[in-house]
Amino acid sequence: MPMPHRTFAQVAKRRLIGKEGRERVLVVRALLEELPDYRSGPYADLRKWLNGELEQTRARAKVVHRDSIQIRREGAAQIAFVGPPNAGKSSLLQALSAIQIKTGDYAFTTTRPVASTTRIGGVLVQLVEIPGLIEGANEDRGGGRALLGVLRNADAIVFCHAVTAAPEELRVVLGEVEAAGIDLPSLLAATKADEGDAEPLARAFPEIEVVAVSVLDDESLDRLREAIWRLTGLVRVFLGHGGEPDGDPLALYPGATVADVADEIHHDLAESFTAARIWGPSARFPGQRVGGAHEVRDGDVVEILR
Ligand SMILES: Nc1nc2c(ncn2[C@@H]2O[C@H](COP(=O)(O)OP(=O)(O)O)[C@@H](O)[C@H]2O)c(=O)[nH]1
Ligand SMILES: [Mg+2]
Repeated sequence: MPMPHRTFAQVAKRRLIGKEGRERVLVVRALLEELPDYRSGPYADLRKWLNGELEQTRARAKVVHRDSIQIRREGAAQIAFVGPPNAGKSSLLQALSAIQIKTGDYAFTTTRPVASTTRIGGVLVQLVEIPGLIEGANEDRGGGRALLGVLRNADAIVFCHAVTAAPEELRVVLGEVEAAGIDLPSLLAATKADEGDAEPLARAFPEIEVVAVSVLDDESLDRLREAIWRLTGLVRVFLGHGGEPDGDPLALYPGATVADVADEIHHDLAESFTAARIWGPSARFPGQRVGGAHEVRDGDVVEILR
């Protein structure tokens, strides 16, 4: 005896509550299996309803997973890590930041971008791992279109490739990024440098700056941090007294002036300050007195005079 159709409908609705995506599809499929196979009448109507659910669920899943993925921006710049599976992207993100990301056996299960933050020279920067950008990404293979969408929104790209892997794999990734019309400041992290020489990779990609890095070598991680900072193009300016910085720097766009620095501290200060004293790369001599129009450079220490 099949379950009365009204009961079936009630049970079905209850089982669908709170289910979405793949989970909902599985529940609907199970219900379709259980449904008596009548061609007309109330059971046929139920079948129609469930098939409609299947279609709608899939359509909703496409909207979420395919067309766009939103990464909430944090920090002064967003840096995307791109490369073939197993290139060491997750490991690098983990080594560069404080958060714990699954690596190794989980390499292929990282299917969605993972974001973390790190401080580079005292400035908060967001790092985003873009997993699985494969051949055909521009035709949406592997959900490539959404991944490329995330990439397009980044400020710079760190391509990752193991020194032990064949260059061709990376060419495919570079090709997809180029085909998408994405042209951002970028560098190539030659990963797993403890396992081999980065020279062949550098020779294979003469057009891009190569930084050899191993998660086992802190100095190489520092060099990568510095290279990432240069990619952002941002300018670090410290506030301070007598050339001594107090605390973390401000991050400013290239071309920023002393007036912009004052404005970062307080809008009122930008109106009221009279001059500044400056130490560092943009100073002709330590403690040089300058006006609001003076352009600051990365590493300057500024003392606003009021
Ligand atoms: N020897 C060595 N192995 C690494 C290094 N970075 C990552 N790996 C290993 O490479 C494998 C893939 O790393 P993973 O970060 O998951 O790569 P992803 O797929 O690009 O995110 C893991 O087994 C890591 O332990 C490194 O600097 N040196
Ligand atoms: Mg990964």
